Amino acid sequence: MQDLNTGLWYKQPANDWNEALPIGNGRLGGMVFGRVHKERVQLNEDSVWYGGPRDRNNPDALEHLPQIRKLLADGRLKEAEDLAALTLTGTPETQRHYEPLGDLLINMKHDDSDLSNYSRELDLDHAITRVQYSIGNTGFKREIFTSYPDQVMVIRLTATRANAISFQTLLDRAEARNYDELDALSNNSLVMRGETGGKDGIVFRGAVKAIAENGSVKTLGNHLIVDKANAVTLILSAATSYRYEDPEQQCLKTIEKASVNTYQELLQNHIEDYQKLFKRVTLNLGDDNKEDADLATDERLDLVKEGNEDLSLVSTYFQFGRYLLISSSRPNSLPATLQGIWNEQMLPPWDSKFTININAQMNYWPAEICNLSELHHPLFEHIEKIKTNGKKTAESMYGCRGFTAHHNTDIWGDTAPQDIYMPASIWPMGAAWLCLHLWEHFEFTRDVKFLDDSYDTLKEAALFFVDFLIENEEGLLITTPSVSPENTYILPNGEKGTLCEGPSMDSQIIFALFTSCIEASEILDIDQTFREQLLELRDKLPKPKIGKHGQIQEWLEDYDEEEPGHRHISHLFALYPGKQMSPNHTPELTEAAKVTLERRLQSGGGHTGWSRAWIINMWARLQEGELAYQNILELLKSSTLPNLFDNHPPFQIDGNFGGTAGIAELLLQSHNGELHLLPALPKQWTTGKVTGLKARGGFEVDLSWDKGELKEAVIHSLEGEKCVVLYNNERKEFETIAGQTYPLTFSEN
Ligand code: FUC
Repeated sequence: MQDLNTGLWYKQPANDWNEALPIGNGRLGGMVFGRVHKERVQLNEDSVWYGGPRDRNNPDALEHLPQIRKLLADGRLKEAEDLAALTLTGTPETQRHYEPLGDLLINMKHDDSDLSNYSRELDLDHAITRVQYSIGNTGFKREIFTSYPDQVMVIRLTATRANAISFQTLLDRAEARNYDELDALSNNSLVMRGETGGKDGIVFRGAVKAIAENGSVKTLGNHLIVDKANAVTLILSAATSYRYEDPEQQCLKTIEKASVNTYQELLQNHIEDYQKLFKRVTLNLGDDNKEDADLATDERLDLVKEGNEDLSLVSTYFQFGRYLLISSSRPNSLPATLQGIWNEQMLPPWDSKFTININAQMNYWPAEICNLSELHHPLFEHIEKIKTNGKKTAESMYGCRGFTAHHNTDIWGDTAPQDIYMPASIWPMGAAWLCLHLWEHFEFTRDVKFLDDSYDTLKEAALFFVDFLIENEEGLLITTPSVSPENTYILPNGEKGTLCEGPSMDSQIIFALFTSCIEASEILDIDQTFREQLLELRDKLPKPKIGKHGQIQEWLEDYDEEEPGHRHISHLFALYPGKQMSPNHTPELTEAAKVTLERRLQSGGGHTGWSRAWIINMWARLQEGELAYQNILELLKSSTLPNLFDNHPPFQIDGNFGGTAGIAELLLQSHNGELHLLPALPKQWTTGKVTGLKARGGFEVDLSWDKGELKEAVIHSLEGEKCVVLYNNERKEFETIAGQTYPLTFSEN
């Protein structure tokens, strides 16, 4: 029986990749299959990408931009789209893609006796996978983790009988055998060498060393052979030319440095480091499923699919999301891709890169509220790469200052459009949306130094729109050409289009970006002239409008959409993650937002994991706890794989992160200048406790509730900001001192 809240466990090995268990340290990742005789750990290193950087900006863009704009303004959609497809799309049309590093294969030499007592688990408390079984009377155990402080993967094999461990191990790379060399380096190490291909392809190295207690280790050909050991520690490392001039030396140096430690020391370093992040937040939604304690995670998930409710599976899902962020996004790693860092395919779905019309942003929704603020940094570092390339794209495609990116980016921060896919490709909003994460980070941390360092980036993102926006006949400042990701509209005459002027999402993102820039310049007391210019421009942006169905309009005109159940719900950006709409401040707009969500859902919306996760966050912001909870159940039922990975399908990690953020958002919101406690508690969550959630203003919040009513609320002030707290209709305002704790009492608790 396992601890329900802090682990995933299974009674059988993984049949396929979607049942394997993920481990990672932000940079180096593994999917552990837990097979008894032929263990497979599928490996990733975050910088193993095909090809080098390129300039894909279309040289014919700027010359044809006025004509495309005119065609759109004249309603000649088809002609505008045809010309845009040739002149605005990237040359070539696709960015670079992520690739797997390879596999570590361990072929155990067991005797033929009976196998029994099999189990495997992912211990979320310690970030360790364990595989355990008996062969005859001998118990075998593998513990596998990836250490951030030591930058290695560690695989520990033990047995209950002396001299019981014998195996052969090697590295491999996909079915295509896509590497150059696999060599024995000494009598206890192997190195795999390769290059990903393409112009300036990335050079990679993976290496593994075996340290055996008793028994022997040797190499034969390109296998490592361990014979009759009591216990073995395998230490694996990887490095690429993306970060190091000599990746092989880096790889071997890292292994040597790590192997100075005992296994216990490596384990200790790893646990200490991991728990500093993981332990910041606890969530308990009541332990009403105690009788199911001997059910494995996949069995519990199957029961939910059959209609069972399982609140401890919900809290496990929440903590698993936090675990995944800790494992796929660490200072100095790349940001989490569509698959985090876990990808098995040489040409993965959507290239396993960064889709920035929702997906990469969603990956970071839990970063602040779930108290993992420093894990946001890889995204910020990547924004700087985008900034450099995006200035070139802004100038060469659109003749604008500042910087821009379209709906995708890759390891090199490529900013030219991706694909020739009219519903998505020509959308110059990607960088703007990403930059809002800089502001969010500041709002949660109140780190003025960070804001000061980020201001130029926020400003350059805003500057692009100062030049790019066009005043239409009604005097509104609109984006053109653009799209409402990735939907199609229908004109009254039945004509269909995607490319358009002034889609609602664009105005909402620009509103948020200008607002952040304005507030940042006030806080930093700089750039008054620019601030005033933004204030003026912001007033002329189209405001969210209510259309004929009572819905928020998705486009500037009240067009119908081709797919009313479309997975993107871009025009509700202002509700979440934006804050331009909220029940307490814009009741009419939020009513219209409800209608919008209902229409989407009635027409089959939420059919991808990330779309469902977005819906959860939106219902949370609408303070509709029950509806949010129904969608959490749907996320588990329809969009969750046996290993709890989100299923787009296929596996795509954004739904995990969006779902995690949504669960937090039901318990605490802080986007309106106040800490709203239990703003959308589902009535089924009768009793519970959460500690360590973060709120804007630099606060940490612990809450407990019983029979659906707040029982205890404690606010920890980290920055000494004034605190405004709302619970039901009761409001409290008080000054705080940094480092002090404030227990609160409300008349209803
Ligand atoms: C966007 C979405 C798809 C998918 C892809 C990676 O294009 O519309 O559903 O998530 O990104």
